[in-house]
Amino acid sequence: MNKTLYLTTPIYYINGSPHLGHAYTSIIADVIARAHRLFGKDVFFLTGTDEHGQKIVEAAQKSGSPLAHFIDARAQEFKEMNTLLNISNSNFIRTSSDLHKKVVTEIITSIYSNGDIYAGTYRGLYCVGCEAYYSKDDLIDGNRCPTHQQEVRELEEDTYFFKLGKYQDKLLEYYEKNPNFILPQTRFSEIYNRVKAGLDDLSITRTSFDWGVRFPFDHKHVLYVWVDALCNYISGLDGIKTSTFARFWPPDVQIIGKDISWFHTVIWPALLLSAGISLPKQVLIHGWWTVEGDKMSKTLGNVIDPFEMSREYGSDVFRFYLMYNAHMGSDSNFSLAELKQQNNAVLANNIGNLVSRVVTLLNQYCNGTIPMITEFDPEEKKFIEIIKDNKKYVDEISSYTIRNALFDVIEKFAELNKYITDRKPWDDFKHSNKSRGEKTLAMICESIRFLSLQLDPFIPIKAQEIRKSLGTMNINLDFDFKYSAGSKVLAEKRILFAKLE
Ligand code: ME8
Repeated sequence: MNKTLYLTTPIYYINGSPHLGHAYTSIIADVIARAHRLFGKDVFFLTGTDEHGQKIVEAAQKSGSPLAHFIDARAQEFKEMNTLLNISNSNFIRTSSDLHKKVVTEIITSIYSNGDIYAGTYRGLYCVGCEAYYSKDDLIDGNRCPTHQQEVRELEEDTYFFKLGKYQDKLLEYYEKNPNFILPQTRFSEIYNRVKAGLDDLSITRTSFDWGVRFPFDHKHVLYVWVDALCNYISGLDGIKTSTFARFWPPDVQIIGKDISWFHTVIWPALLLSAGISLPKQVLIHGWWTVEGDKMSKTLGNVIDPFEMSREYGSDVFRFYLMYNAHMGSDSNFSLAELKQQNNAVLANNIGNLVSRVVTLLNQYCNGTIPMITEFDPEEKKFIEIIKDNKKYVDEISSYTIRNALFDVIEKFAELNKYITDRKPWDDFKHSNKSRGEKTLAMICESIRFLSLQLDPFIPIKAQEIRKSLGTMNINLDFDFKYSAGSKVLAEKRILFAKLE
């Protein structure tokens, strides 16, 4: 197993406030980061904000705030979202920072020195929302952007081109040698076939505005915001010739939404090939959230606000809901009724009730202390083995199918519920079979402690509260009765997960 793990989210545009989509990607990354830290890896988790380009300037103008003030305030909102959702990022990169601009200049200089940039003119249909040119065929009715639905603008400008076409064969070779580069697999062939069909060179500078990184070889131009933005994955490690870069580069996994897969699986690797920098190992592409069946949009007024969700339901419930429904690769639909129903069925009933049931029994029959048991019969040992076996969980996390990992833990909680219902320890205590009752509770308690650690990446606050209820804060990943035995459980009943109406 590799000792380090470098993972990234996209850096988010700050023309608007953080929303469900941003929260979703960052939570996926956070679950992966936390789980790998749990497995003992040295994790570097990067996120941040994309602050250059025309649409940021337009958003600032519309807001009436000076640009510098606008970007600071918006970047702060994204940082606050991270705090609220317990996102455990190692760094937060802002593209307006001097360090980032220096690193972009270094990378573009390497590409230029390699003979991969030339001057020309570009005429095309540009979507400011995407900060990208479109061909007429890709547009709705030949003039509206498929993502933003808004009309594209016809632009003609002097520009510098990057020789993207030159890297077609090298990209195809990289994809062939690394069939897991693009996950899930369904997205792989889509990209592979598009690259195989041919690559146009890419216009990488603009003259129509100046909010960006200056093109070092012609100061009338600023760099195309996407080239600037992609370099964050290097400036976020403090730049190329640094110890952080030496320790973590290349990224093990770059997590993105399906809207920006072309930039991450084609343009970014081609720029790196040209700059002589090794390529990321994997790009994990997730699907899109709609809201109650509709596309999320300001116009429809159905934008889900992560701040409101966390305040209303708690950040762990929001995290849980998104991960429970995170079909990697396909789209999901946000529904408040479903969030409440899943909170009640899974968190409150399956997990919360079990913990409070056990705490009550221990207070009633065992002086509030988890019994120490060392001898088990073969049937009990068989049950312990089922709970102890976390191979599936580890495999699912390692292959980034994190929803399945969550399902695996939840299933184990269901096994515990079934076990306690079948064994009826309350009958044992009532009918002088105390030692059998104690055995049941000891097994259930150590199982809950053990499984709560697997919940940590998904619901970090609540997982800790589960251990607090049992009076054991031991976070050893092995299953061993000594980690819970003797612990004093909470004297009073506490509701871990409130039911939502
Ligand atoms: O594209 N469902 O930034 P962005 C799921 N700055 N995920 C969603 C989503 C939705 N409805 N909406 C947004 C940019 N996302 C560039 C990236 S990286 C070098 C530059 C998530 O603010 C998803 O991860 O438009 C998507 O890829 C990202 O937000 C786009 O964020």
